[in-house]
Amino acid sequence: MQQTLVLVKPDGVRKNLIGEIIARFERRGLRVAALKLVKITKKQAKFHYAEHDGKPFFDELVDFITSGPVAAMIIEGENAIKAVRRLMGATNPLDSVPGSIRGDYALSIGENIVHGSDGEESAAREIKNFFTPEEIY
Ligand code: D4T
Repeated sequence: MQQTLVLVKPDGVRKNLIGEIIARFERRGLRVAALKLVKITKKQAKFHYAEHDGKPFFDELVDFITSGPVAAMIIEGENAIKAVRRLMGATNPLDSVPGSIRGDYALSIGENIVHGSDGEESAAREIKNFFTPEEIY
């Protein structure tokens, strides 16, 4: 059993896609173990995207993810990390297959609707950045 951190990013929230995205995970057989709507701080955003610090798109990335509320959730299930990444589609929506979340709802890499942890280590770090143990069911 794995847990992964998923964010419906500010563009996904603005497009009223929270329910649609959660439904895709649930229909696949994954479970929501924690869920909240939050406006993340710059500090939290920089920690979340620490691996991209120094890259040319870093400041834009932090500005975007803090531009409005995100729907933060922990998705749990067998091989949840890979299953969620596959449901999301490729990072660049132009490469995401139709039928994936990004392939259906996004066009730009800078506004790609959804985030999912890319491995067990990042999932553990990212979950701690958003949820206390008491908030996880
Ligand atoms: P996230 O982390 O948002 O789930 O996306 P990915 O895991 O699929 O992709 P990533 O970490 O490589 O990129 C993080 C975030 O940065 C944006 N981005 C990325 C960007 O604006 N320009 C770029 O050139 C790249 C590579 C998109 C997602």
